[in-house]
Amino acid sequence: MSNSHNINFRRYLETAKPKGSAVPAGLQELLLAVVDTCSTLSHEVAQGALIGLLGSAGTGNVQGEVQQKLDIIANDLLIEGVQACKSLAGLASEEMELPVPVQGSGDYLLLFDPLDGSSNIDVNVSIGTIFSVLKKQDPKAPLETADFLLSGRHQAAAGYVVYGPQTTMALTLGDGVVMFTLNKVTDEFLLIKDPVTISQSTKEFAINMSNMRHWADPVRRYVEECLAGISGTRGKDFNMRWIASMVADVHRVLSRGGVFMYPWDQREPNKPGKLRLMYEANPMSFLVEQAGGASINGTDLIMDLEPTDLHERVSVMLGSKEEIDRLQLYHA
Ligand code: P6P
Repeated sequence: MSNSHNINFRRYLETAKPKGSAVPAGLQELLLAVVDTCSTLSHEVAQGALIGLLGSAGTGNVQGEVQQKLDIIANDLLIEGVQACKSLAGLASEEMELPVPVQGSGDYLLLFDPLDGSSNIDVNVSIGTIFSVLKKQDPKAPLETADFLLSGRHQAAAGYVVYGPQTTMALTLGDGVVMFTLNKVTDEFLLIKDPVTISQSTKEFAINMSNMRHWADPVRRYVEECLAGISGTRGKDFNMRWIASMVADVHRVLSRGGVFMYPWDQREPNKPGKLRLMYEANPMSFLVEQAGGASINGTDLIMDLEPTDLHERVSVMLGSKEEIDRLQLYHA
């Protein structure tokens, strides 16, 4: 376990050897650009109303959701922040229907939710940026949407930055998970935790309980058993949390264990879930698996799912492995 706070993100990338190999220079370049942009975004988010950034932008995104002013600012900052990356072939965002080619000649693909949980901005609750890095399978061909449609197993890196009381980043390069916190005086992300691991068992679950009557039976059974507590079949009491900001809820799971669920429900039965596979569920699943947890859509491991659409949604249940194994059993 490393708690030395004197290793900054650049130094970490220069010296890390995930699976025994140095981090490719192009990936270092890309991740540094993303994280530097998130440092800028952290300052913007913290200003909020002071610089007129709260509230709706009066526009909608490809998801049909009302965009907050900071959604658009975050999206524009990230696009601008990585444009000069020579290693980048293209990027895709929750806020844009189609991917954007960039002038880089490399083969990395960046996908992101620029500001997840943005409905919480106006009430000063933690929000965050989620990112995923893939590699273009045919570097020479012109960029097309199909280049991004790779399963989560193909991710070269994934992470999030949560803008809360601290601005903290979690990252995986495929060989464990590390966390950094932003020193806002020096504008450096400093290593705070290496490795990050999720406890196999837990007494805490996170789900939006107001949807209970709409859930499928396996989810309802699981939650009812948790609510039954020590006198029920689980033989222990459970606590519940719901921040309604995936980044904040997943950060808690990575920090102290737990289960996070946004399952399919019958409100919109044709949608597999609310959360997006490519730039929310896959990066979070990569982090959770690398920290010793598990992440499923009910029946299957999320990172095994073969995507068919850039903005496709998925049912998500992730966290402490014993609980996810139980949920998967209930869905069998
Ligand atoms: P609900 C935020 O809008 C988000 O996409 C996730 O970050 C969060 O987990 C979920 O939606 C909250 O949804 O229905 O509880 O507001």
